[in-house]
Amino acid sequence: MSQETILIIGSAGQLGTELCETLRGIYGNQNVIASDVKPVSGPLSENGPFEVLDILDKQRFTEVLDKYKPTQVYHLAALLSATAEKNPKFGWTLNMDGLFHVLDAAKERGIAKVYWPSSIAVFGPNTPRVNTPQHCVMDPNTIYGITKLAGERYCEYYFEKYGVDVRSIRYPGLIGYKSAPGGGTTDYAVDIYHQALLKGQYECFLSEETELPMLYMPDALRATISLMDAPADRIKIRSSYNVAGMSFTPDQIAAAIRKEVPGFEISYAPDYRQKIADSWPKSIDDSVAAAEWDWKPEFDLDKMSADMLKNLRLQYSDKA
Ligand code: AKB
Repeated sequence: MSQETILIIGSAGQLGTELCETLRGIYGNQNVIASDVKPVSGPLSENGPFEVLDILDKQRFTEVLDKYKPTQVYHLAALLSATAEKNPKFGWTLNMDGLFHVLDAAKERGIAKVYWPSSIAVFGPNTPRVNTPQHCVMDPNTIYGITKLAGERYCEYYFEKYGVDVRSIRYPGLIGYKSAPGGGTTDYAVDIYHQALLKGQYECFLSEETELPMLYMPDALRATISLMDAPADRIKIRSSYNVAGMSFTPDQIAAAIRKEVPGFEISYAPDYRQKIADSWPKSIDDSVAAAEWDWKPEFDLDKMSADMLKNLRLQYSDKA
């Protein structure tokens, strides 16, 4: 394997925490630089290099690039759907300017590969909601979705015009037990497992029949790394790839949890996030990713639920 130096921007988030651990396992702790807007404690800063980096601060970004000369950059810093609705101007600034800084640096310094996450939020009310195709109407009506769609167009433009090797996945809701989600509409699908074990009940902020596409973290990590490892000529989509693992409603995840936590109860109190969820797909057609770089999920709802609850039980018993 060639020697890579990888910079992760926004590594203290839900995806960054786990991606950093996985990439350090593959490339070596010293070769994967974690960074985030605030100082952190724990494995991110203890197991390898860590830098405080606000991606809006171009001068600081330049210092970090000069210090490490990364060959790959994973740019994960963003406001997610629910948080961005509360602060749309900052959502636009962080999500767009951050991406411009990274793409410009890749262009100017010849950074070999860039990873940037997109989202199912790029779709909107006029998108076909079942088995949403790779190419279709996209009319997002959340600020997060608007920035992700604009970002996809920018990524493709930088690839076509300047040859920047940028790769991207449109993540559905991500579910994992090692890190907490931060301000998304799909966050309920992580919290519900914690509350099932802690309280035996959960009040859901989406209605019981709200079906959304989701992906278990081990599948998300595998998808991301497979895409980054794929030969450049197999990557035909330079905007972002549809990828998904499963689709379910709050009612269905509650039923899956009940198989492991008998008596678990769920109640419903939909809030402003319901409208966001109602504008998103129910299920995703990821056949293009399957054909181009062999994407195939391993986890369905029951397999994920069993694994989540087994690992969360261990975590909670360690803390007791
Ligand atoms: C969110 O809910 O905002 C994210 C996403 C689907 O991109 N999890």
